[in-house]
This record gives sequence, structure tokens and C-alpha cells, in this order.
Amino acid sequence: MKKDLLLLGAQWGDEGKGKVVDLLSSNYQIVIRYQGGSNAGHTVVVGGEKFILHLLPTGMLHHHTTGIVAQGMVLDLELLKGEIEHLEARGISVRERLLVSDRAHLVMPYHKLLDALLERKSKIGTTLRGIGPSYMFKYGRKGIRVCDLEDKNRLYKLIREDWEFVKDICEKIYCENHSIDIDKVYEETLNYYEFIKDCVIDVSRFLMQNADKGMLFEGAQGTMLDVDMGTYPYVTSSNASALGLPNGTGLSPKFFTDTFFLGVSKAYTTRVGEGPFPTELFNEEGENLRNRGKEYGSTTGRPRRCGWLDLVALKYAVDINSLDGLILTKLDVLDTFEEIKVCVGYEYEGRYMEHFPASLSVLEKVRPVYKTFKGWLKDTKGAKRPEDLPERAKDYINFIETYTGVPVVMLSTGPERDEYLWIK
Ligand code: 2SA
Ligand code: MG
Repeated sequence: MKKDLLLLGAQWGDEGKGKVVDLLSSNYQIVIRYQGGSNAGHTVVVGGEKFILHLLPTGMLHHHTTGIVAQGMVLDLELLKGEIEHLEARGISVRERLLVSDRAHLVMPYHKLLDALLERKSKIGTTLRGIGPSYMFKYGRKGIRVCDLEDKNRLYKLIREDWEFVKDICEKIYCENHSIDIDKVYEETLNYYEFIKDCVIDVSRFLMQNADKGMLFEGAQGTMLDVDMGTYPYVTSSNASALGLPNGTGLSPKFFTDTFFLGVSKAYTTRVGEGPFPTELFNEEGENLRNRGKEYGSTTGRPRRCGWLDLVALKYAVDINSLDGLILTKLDVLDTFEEIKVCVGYEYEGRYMEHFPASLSVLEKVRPVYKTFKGWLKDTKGAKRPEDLPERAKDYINFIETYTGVPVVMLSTGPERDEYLWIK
């Protein structure tokens, strides 16, 4: 087995990464979040107690780990403080073993305001956490980084300039007046910083110095939401695919030659927010998936759009991430279906295609071509050994492996820590 592990979403997020990360992090010393921000919501159930982590690495629920918030993330310091306090109040030590990158960018209150305004003009269905605008500022060279918090004059100047810019946008583009008390924003930002200050370091240097330790890299969102490789512009603003790993950690691609890459996928497909979704179901089967799978967003509570497994999209995710294998979650949601379909190709203007297109205009018009499986109509929840799985469930898994060209190494069979099964 390779030393390090990357776990990422192979679909549109919400694949159940939280639970899998929690399960696997017992084998790793350092757990790392490297992209996205509080738009993630990783749910873990331990001994009947539910935890939802937005900014901290999920692996921190294990007391032996060092948790890293790396430079590719955008941080809402108020939420970070709240999350740390919440966990510490529940008896989980955090600040003694948390390291925050001095190069990470901040999400400021005016980023959240902009997020809401931008949503009004072109609806992406964002989580309204200010993620897109924070990355806009980063790439537009107007961002505020954690290291800037050390220099109070500089911080104040940056906040003032940023706010002038946002205010202009509000007035000139949206014809609206908004006000923010920048002195208050400045004071609060410094207060939140005070709370995590001792955790701030040069994270990439730390990782290089600790290269001999086992590391688990936790992706957030999913490959199809990647800003470069996903269903642009209906994506998040970070690299949620493996492309985000080097820039998000500040490490050269060569650093990851000893890393095992696993993608997490549901046994069907869901998506929240707007954007193309070729296998979406608008009928009772879709309702069934939503109800049986409890498909409501953990960050925003929004009902998720549901549909059959899209193998064209999944194979694309396997290929662009160079995945070594897949982890399949929520197979049990399909236990009661008489028929189960998987999408094996798209039909576009009379042509058959098996590759995932870049163009939104094409994607919006493709029609899924399905292969139909007979349902197994047996309980797979809590299955402990591969032999416990119904033959038809095994056929379904085998088909996924053959189509994507990688093994399904593990099945998650329920939300609890111990509800899983290794099959390879
Ligand atoms: P944003 O807020 O700018 O990132 O929104 C842009 C699009 O990205 C979608 N998005 C998500 N979709 C599914 N899950 C998300 N987070 C998970 C959660 C956590 C996870 O459970 O909340 O799986 O990592 C997530 N975050 C962003 C959003 O719906 C927009 O379509
Ligand atoms: Mg989720």
C-alpha cells in the first residue's frame, strides 16, 4: 500500500466523503484540507453522535491526528472559530493539533454580500458562503491572506480598499447602497485571528519536513464541480479534482508519486445547485432516491437533485484524476428498486458518445443511454463481507469496475463508522 492517500469526490460533491475520511484517517498521522472553504459539509456519525465539519479536516475527529488547513482554502475566520469552539466543547482537542497556512485567503463579509448579488444576476445555486468572490479576489490580486493579519496597518488598508471596490460594484452595477462598518470588520477579524494565531505556520514547509509521516488529503466538493474540469460555469471556484492537490498544498506534483488516489462515488448520482445533470430523474424514482438516501444538503439543507449513476461522468472523473480505485457509498439506497439503470453513453444530435463534453450547450442537450439491471431487492445495509452481498448487487459493482477500468475497493453500507466493507 502506498504511504499517503488522497480521497476526493468523483461526482458533484456529497458522495459521503466525510464518513470515509473519518474511517480511514485512523491510519494516518496528518490530515489535510487543501481547497474550498465552508461550502463543504462533511458529516460523520460516531457512536450515534453526529458531527458536521465545514472547514476543519474531518480526520481531526481522531485524537492522534495533526490537522492541516492548507493554502488553497478560503477561510471564514468567524466560522472557523465557531467550529473549533464547538468541537472543543464536545471534548475534542483542536488547537493543540491544528496548523493553518499563512498563505490561505480569507472570506470577508463583503464576499458574502457579493456572492448574494452575483447569484441574482446569474444563478449558479451557490452555498452563499462567499467562496466564489473570495477566489475572485485571490486571482484578481485583491485578496487578504492569513499572513496579512500580522500587519495591522496593512490589514486595515486592505479591508478599506476591498470594501471601496465592493461598494462601487453595489452602487454602479446593482444600483444599491450597502454599508459595512469597516472598523468593526477590522476589529472582529483581529479577534478571530487572535483565537487561531498560535496555529498559523508555513504549511507547505511543514509538510515537506514531515514527508515521512502518513498523510491523508481530504478533497471537498467533487470532480464535476472543479473550476477547470467540471460543468463550468456551474462549478465551485476551486480545483476540487486532483488538480487542486499541488497548488492547494503548495507542494510539487512530484511530492505525490507515493500517494494512492481514491474517488468516492454514490451508487447513483446527486447534485445541488444549478447546472447540467444528464441522468436527473423528475419522476417517482427520483423522489425515491431522495427519500431513501435522505438527500438534503448538509451545508444549506437544500433538497438534492437525484438521478441514476452516470458512468460517462464517473469514467471521466477516474481518468482526469488518475484514480487508483473507487469507494462506492449508499448502495443500500438501491435495495428496494425493481430496476436500476446506469448511464453508459450519451446521445447527442443522433450521435452516440462516451466521453464527457466540455461545452455546456452540448451537455444540456445530451440524452443518457441506459443499461438496465434487475434490482436485488435484498438488504445490503450493514453487510460485512463480500459474500453477504446479493449476486445482482455484485453484478452491478462489477459492471462499474469494468466500465471505469478501476476496482471498487470499498463499500460504505450505512452512516455509522463501522458500516463498511472492504472488497478488494
Ligand atoms: P459555491 O458556494 O460557490 O462553492 O457554489 C458553487 C456550486 O458548487 C456547489 N457546491 C456543492 N455541491 C455539493 N456539495 C457541496 N458541499 C458538500 C455539502 C460537502 C462536500 O454537503 O454541503 O461534499 O464536500 C458543495 N459546495 C458547493 C453549489 O451547490 C453550486 O452549484
Ligand atoms: Mg456533503
